[in-house]
Amino acid sequence: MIRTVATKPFGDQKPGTSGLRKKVPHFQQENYAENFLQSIFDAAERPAGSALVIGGDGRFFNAEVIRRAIRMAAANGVAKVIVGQNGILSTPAASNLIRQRKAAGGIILSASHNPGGPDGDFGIKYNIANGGPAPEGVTEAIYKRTQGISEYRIWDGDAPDLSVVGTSRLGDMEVEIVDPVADYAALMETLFDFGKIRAAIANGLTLRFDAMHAVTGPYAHEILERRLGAPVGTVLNGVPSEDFGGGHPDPNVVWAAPLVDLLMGPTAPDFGAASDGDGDRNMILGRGIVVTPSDSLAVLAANAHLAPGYAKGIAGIARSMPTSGAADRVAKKRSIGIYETPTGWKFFGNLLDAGKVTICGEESAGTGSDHVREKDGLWAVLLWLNILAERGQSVAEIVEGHWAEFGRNYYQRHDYEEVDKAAAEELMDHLRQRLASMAGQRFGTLVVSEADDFSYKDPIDGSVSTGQGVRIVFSGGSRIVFRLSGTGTVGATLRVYIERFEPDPARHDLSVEEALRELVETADVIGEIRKRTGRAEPDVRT
Ligand code: G16
Repeated sequence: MIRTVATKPFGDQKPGTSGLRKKVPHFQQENYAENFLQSIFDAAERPAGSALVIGGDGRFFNAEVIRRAIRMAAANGVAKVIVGQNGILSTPAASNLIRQRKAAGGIILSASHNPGGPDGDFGIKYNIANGGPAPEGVTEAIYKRTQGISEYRIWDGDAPDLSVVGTSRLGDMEVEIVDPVADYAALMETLFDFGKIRAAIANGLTLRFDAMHAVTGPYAHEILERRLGAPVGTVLNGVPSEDFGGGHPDPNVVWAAPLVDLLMGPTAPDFGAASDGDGDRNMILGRGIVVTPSDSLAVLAANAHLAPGYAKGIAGIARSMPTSGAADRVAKKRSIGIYETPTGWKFFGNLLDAGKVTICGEESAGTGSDHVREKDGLWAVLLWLNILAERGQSVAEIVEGHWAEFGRNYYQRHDYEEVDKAAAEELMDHLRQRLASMAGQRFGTLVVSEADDFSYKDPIDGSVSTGQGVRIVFSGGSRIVFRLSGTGTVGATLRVYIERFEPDPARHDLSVEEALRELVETADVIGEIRKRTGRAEPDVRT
């Protein structure tokens, strides 16, 4: 039986960079999750008879909201829902299922790399029929609906047991609970030379993968240990937990420090990697080297043809604006397209659908390809392994060889977290006001060649996104980018992205700190970061 429940709008349900993210207690307010879910059902396109995929990263509150989403789908005329067993689906696996099953879309419950648990973060994101995050037109329509909502519909009866794989019914709706790993692992086998990787591992290639107590554990156990024959113990922290073992499932040098220490130490394996809460991000390491996400994108793009799924070559590359220009140098040399988009995977969808690009990536530890419409952590790990197996070189040799061929983009991102929101917005406004007069100004040895607030016109549908980050470019190509994160849940997070290109191989062995020192100091002078945020140092450098 369908029950209609009266509700009132919440003013704060505007999706950010990647869906709606808030603290768990905020989501636990009466009707909060239901309002957003109903707005998705009302605003998103759903052809009659179509299916919806539902799953999440297993964090606290995941299973509860999935049961509610299933009951609401049954009350909103959805013909079928496809749900990951125990509510688990990594974000790329959900994207794959939407595509494979030709679903109308998917509801993904995740706050990605943000911490979990009763006081942690939670999120709801809607993906469209191509498997990718809803574009701004759709998220705007959902938001608009949240502002006028007066009731939601829910099936008055329990959702099926999420632990049992199989098909059942809830009212007129079919509920299929699926193994979350099987289809995804099968897709990976079509892209990579599993035989070659297995042989390399059998011949002594050693690796560790840190699943950070998050969703990739089951995927990594199946693919790396069972299918590729890596020894048991290769996957660390491989059992998903509701609070990620009390940690912060963000694969960077701060939050994955134990893995970094292992790779820098005397017992380092050849290759190390980690993924985040929902399995779409990745960190790549070799013995003695951390590969920046921007470099990883460039190396993967330059070598993708070594994997069977990309043997014909890649059509083009897309990167988010703050991501370093390393990939651009690969595109230029290979005469393929390069696209610069705003931050947010949703901006890659049209380019991938149109076949303009094959590989995409972001400085925020995301890389992926046209195999799904999300970034994909394990995909990046497998492509790296395929390249290592083909080239027979170490990670450091491959990266250093890449710099020698294409030049090195020294790069670092500084995050100032939980900054006072008004102060952060004033900092950005102050920068914007000065843009017009910046060109020609000198800071130490640096001279500004151009300064703007990035805006993007989608080449496929013509939609325009403005205010996507302040860029200060210096003669010689170095640059500083300032923007506010769209994924934080407390105050504001200021991100400052610093980059310097160095063509000369004789200067490729500087420390990043050394290479970027003057730019970092200049970022503070231009942005007045210390003065306006009260912070002497960033919280995280990635
Ligand atoms: C999301 C988006 C990414 C974006 C990242 C950081 O990743 O999907 O495209 O780069 O947030 O965004 P921001 O700088 O606005 O915080 P995830 O892994 O959190 O879903």
